[in-house]
Amino acid sequence: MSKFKFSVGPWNVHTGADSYGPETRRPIDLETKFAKFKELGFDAVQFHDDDAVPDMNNMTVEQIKEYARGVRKLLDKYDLKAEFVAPRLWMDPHTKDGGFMSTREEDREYAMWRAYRSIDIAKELGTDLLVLWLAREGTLCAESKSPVWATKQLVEAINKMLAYDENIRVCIEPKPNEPIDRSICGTMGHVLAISAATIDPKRVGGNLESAHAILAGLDPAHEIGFALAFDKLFTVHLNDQNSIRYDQDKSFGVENIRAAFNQVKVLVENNYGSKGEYVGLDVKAMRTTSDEDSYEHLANSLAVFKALEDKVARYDYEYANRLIAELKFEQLEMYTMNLIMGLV
Ligand code: 3MF
Ligand code: MG
Repeated sequence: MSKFKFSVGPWNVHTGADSYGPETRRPIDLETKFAKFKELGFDAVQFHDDDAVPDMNNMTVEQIKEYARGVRKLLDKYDLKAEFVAPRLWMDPHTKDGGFMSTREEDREYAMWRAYRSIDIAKELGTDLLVLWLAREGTLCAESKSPVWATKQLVEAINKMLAYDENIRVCIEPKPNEPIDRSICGTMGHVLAISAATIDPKRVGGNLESAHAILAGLDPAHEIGFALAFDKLFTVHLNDQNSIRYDQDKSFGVENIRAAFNQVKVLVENNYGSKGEYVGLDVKAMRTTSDEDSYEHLANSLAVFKALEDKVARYDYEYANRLIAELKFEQLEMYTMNLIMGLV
């Protein structure tokens, strides 16, 4: 029995289209996904603003809230919570050069409108957490904007969100590159610096995605640990990634089981979840996956997480600490490997 609560986004069950080819699976409606999420053992759903309210750009504020109340009812029907809402600031023509740090004022205003509406939607869905995935916040052409100006724009945008609603917590999901060339906020260290510069640092934290840490050349467990050390880990996006290539969002643990074990270990050791935090997944099915298997990668990721949770529960800390005291790291490493391989 896991001691964690789990969450997932509707985008994690998708049609298989990528930059090089069209859909390979049929789309699935939101309610069907909710029912299946519940059946698989998830406790909460993560949303982009337009996952919850698809046509929001053409709706009034009141219409948006009303629609969101309907989604809340649907969540209730399946006994699911909303974990967070994230403004989708990378699809609209207004965000082609970014949102909060676009060089055009009207684009920045559009981005703030989406952020405010995301807060409205979050409130209706019963969550106080806003996630910012800063997809296009950076440069495509290094000379196109000043990194100093852009960084300050981000701080200012977050300050406006904090002022708009006194309860909202803002959580940045760092990523070093792709779909842009150079990002402004690429690691958990950047997130913490941004947080400290805002008007209410305790309401600004991070969402560590394993794949994004790997793309930055960093170890996900250490990024998680860095945020935990400052009480800044508001959520996680667990998945896996085969080194520095396109953002793969592989099932948790399939690429590097030892790195996955250490992510679970650092979460368990630091009582992650005790303040209501969820273990969020951000995993995608392979393009070859069939319609019938649309949820396999979610089931697999949960199974890997829970199996590793059991391994952590069996970790012999007394033995490990003895080895650590004697700097016997060869033995410590092999003990860990044997545990993961099921040999002890
Ligand atoms: C992209 C991501 C995104 C964000 C999500 C939340 C689709 O690299 O990781 O997942 O997590 O959009 O804003
Ligand atoms: Mg993510």
